[in-house]
Amino acid sequence: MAPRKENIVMFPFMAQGHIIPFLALALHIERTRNYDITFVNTSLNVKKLKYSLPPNSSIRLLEIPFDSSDHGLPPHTENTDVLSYPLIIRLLQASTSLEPAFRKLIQDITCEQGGHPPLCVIADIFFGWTATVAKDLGVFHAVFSGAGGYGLACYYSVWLSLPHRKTKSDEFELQDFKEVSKLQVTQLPLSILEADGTDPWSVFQRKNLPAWMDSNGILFNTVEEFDQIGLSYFRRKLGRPAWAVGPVLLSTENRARSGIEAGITTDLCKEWLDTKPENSVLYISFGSHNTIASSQMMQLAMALEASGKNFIWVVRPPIGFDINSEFRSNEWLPEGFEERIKESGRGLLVHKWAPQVEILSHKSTCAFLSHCGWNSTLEALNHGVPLIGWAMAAEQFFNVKFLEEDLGVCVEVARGKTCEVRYQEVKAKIELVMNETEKGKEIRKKAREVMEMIKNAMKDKDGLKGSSVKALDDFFQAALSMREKTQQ
Ligand SMILES: *[C@@H]1O[C@H](CO)[C@@H](O)[C@H](O)[C@H]1NC(C)=O
Ligand SMILES: *[C@@H]1O[C@H](CO)[C@@H](O)[C@H](O)[C@H]1NC(C)=O
Ligand SMILES: *[C@@H]1O[C@H](CO)[C@@H](O)[C@H](O)[C@H]1NC(C)=O
Ligand SMILES: CC(=O)N[C@H]1CO[C@H](CO)[C@@H](O)[C@@H]1O
Repeated sequence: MAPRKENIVMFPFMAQGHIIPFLALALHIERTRNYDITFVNTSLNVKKLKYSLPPNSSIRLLEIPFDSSDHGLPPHTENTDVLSYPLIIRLLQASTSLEPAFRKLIQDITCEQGGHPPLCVIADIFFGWTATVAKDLGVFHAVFSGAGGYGLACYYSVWLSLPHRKTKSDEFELQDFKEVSKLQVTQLPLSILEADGTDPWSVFQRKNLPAWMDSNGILFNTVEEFDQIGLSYFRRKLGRPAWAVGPVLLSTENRARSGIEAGITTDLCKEWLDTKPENSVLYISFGSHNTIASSQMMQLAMALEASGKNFIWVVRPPIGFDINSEFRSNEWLPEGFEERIKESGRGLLVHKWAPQVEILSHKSTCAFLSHCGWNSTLEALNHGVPLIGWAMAAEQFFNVKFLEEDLGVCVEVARGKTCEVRYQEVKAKIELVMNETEKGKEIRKKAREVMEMIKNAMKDKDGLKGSSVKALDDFFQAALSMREKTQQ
């Protein structure tokens, strides 16, 4: 009989933005370690997940029962992709009701394995309560963050103290995170901005975040060498290890499988890029779920024309319109814009989705105007592409601050979905990064340095292991040593 393989249970929150990094981590573990992996899912998510998994994957999907209509949510809403902002908090609250089912799931796996509990549980940052369950059952537990260390540290700190509520100023400091220079109120996501300690988001987070103390540590999709400030925050704050095991990213192949509609084929995109000089193209995308206001869209288009730079722009209908509806160029862009850029060959408008990794890895691409979600950020840094930051939500504002102030690989161009944007300023920022200015050269050099750090961190060859490989070793070592202790 073959020796029993250790089982790892992974449990992401039901949102595409959380499931994707979990899937990337699961596939990474499957590829590099000899463990069984069980992915916990609610029934609707599972359908999507199945398509995202390579056909030969051994990852097992295990369903946890969840009926959204029991929680005042529209039926069959198990994924934040289809929820409006006020309903997201309701889904978060509802998710805590999964506790008894999750406890039973771990107990069932234990039974199935002849009394051996899973080696570890890896759960979402929104599922603090799973740490308490794991602790009760004597199972090793880690939180996995798809966000970077710095961004999540700011998020954690702000949620627990709501410092903007204690001052009349537009700026404030984080008392337990002095490494961070002053934050501005405009850098707070809506849920935090509106929080007063008694609202549903506050109530949820003030239970969720402290529950991480019951966990054995945090796994981060990041790299030790460049994200140390944020990682040390958690080591100090929780007294737990923070393992930087990234970047783990989904290949285009796996992403295509997850059913995202492509607006252009990879071949066409590459052909277009091949006709452009090296370092001459600006790539613009606000991630899979964001869009900007129509006035902002108009100014951005004017900036692109005025700058004369080549660009690929992933466009979606502006705020207030169905994001999946037809894009109306003649209404939302300057008159004749699309015809002019087509004629000059200067720009490519892509509807819905572009092959991002292929674009970022192409030598013609010079910079990425991005919302700086962590996954897009990692993809850019992985290819040494500097960023022009325009955060939209969540911890993206903190990411932009970090990328600009600490890493020096980014210039912020705008902030949020309602800020006023003037094309002259956008043009100036684009030129600052893309022209052969001192600043432009410096920022591109820094981006290449970070790319080297990433390469080294992921190295696993001839007995030489990079920091991210070692950190994953350490993580499993910690889980195995707890297993040994409890079995004595
Ligand atoms: C990561 O980026 C891709 C676009 O390249 C997007 O489809 C996906 O949803 C993103 N994931 C997260 C976690 O934001
Ligand atoms: C699945 O197939 C791909 C491509 O052939 C290969 O790279 C990968 O290692 C395989 N994975 C497993 C779990 O066998
Ligand atoms: C950037 O380069 C363009 C084209 O050479 C030039 O017109 C523009 O003035 C430059 N801008 C800056 C800020 O250097
Ligand atoms: C649709 C699907 O793949 N669901 C999986 C998730 O869990 C259920 C229940 O364990 C399994 O039957 C499915 O294979």
